[in-house]
Amino acid sequence: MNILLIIPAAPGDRWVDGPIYLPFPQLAMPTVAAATPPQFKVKILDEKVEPIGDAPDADIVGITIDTTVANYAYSLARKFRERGSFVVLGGPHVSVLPHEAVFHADAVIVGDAEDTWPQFLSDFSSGRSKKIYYSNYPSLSRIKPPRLDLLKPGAYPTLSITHASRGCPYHCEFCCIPALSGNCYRHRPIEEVAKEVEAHDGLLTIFWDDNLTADRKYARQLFTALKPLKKRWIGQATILFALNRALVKQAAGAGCIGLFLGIESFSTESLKEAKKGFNPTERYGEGIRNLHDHGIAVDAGVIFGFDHDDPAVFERTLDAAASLRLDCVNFNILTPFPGTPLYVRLKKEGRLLTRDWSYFQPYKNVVFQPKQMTPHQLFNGYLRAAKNYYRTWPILKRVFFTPWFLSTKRLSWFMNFQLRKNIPLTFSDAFPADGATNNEGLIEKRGQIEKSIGIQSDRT
Ligand code: B12
Ligand code: SF4
Repeated sequence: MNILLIIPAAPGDRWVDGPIYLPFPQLAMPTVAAATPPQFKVKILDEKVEPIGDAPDADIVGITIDTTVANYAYSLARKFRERGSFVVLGGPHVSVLPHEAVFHADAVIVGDAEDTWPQFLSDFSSGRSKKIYYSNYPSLSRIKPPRLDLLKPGAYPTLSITHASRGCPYHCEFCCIPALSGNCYRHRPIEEVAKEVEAHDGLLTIFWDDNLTADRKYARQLFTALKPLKKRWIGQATILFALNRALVKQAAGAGCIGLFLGIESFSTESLKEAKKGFNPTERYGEGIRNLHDHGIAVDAGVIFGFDHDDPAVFERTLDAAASLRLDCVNFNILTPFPGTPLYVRLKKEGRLLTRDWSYFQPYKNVVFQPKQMTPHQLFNGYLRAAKNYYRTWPILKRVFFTPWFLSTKRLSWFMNFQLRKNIPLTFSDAFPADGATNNEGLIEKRGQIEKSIGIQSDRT
């Protein structure tokens, strides 16, 4: 029996279409492929790098879906069902909205594949598959290494991706990780992770963990196991990790050259509002210095649009980013993804502007009514900040100040130019003005909400 696993990409998000967001491979489908019993023949097709037209006919088609691509993925599911394949959907969007996804599929998977997928395949083989499979979020002690060999060779800057944990112990308001990971934080056995990293032959290993260092004891043991491998790696953590000088030193010794840090905001009020009050703004400088002292570059995630953000937030953020000497910044517009407490709150407050998932793109749209700005002001402020930050001269200055280790500098250079590519080129590319848009409903709703909460519209 043939299985085709698809990583969907809507037109405009494929690499042939031009600049795209970080061109790294995805871990979900290689992991699902690894969890597939050997009697099935599996292929992976990443639409970002190869056209779907080349897809072979398959008995079962699995599609992984995040919210940004949900509408497009549903249309793909329809196409494959019409061609006679049995279509199974999974991934973040499906896991939080299984009852929506099930309308577009023959079966859906909620949560992890390791327990659900083999069960579905067994049921399917005996002709009695169910509509929805719920994961029990099993122990990660015996998961198989991802089938990276099924990704298109030569299509990505590195194929060395892995993960050591799933989930995160925190509950930030805008984040759906707790919902996706069954509200638990699980680790893989360290020797299995180290074995996988040892087998990587790329220049750089990427840990796709949600929060690699949340458990300090585990992190220490992991770094001890990674050290003798003499590999370089990057991952995701919180600023709390950066404040632990001993642990940072150990991470650097184990090959860490860069971290994505969820800074989110420089305002204590906004962080409290986002249930991320554990980020100590007054100690950001100390944390960044710790990382820099050990040759670790910092890509800071920043979000604009919290209720405490006023129109001056953009300027303040740029000043703070420059004075902290961040190596690069990942600017986002606050986006209430389904499955987050933020989505529930904004819906209750009548501030969601649309449920058309194709607009839920933190780089391209404002899908809610901000408190202290109009959606236009928020989008314009975000865009101006990002464009300003990613001018050539400031990039060169930043890379100059990145710690002097060849691999760290190279990483900083790569990330700055990749993130610059991600900025929508013009205002109208991403958020068309009235009259030029095909989304009149959204614009009209904006008008109504602005009026109802007394915001003066800045649209002509
Ligand atoms: C690595 C990562 C990235 C990478 C790589 C992209 C990728 N899609 O992997 C990069 C940095 C490029 C990225 C970009 C973005 N990401 Co991202 N990313 C992640 C992250 C941290 C880890 C994903 C991962 O590899 N996990 C490890 C694998 C093994 O687990 P998994 O993906 O959950 O897959 C398991 C199950 O879900 C299941 N499964 C998944 N799909 C399917 C399909 C089938 C058929 C079956 C049977 C099972 C199945 O099986 C797997 C094994 O158990 C997740 C967080 C998360 N935990 O999901 C966010 C996450 C997926 N990203 C998110 C977002 C919003 C984005 C961005 C829009 C930007 C942003 N500001 O964060 C962009 C654009 C995404 C895009 N469309 O390209 C959100 C999505 C929210 C949502 N509701 O859809 C998440 C959940 C983060 C969050 N905090 O909310 N991301
Ligand atoms: S934003 Fe980061 S720290 Fe907060 S819950 Fe999500 S993964 Fe954890």
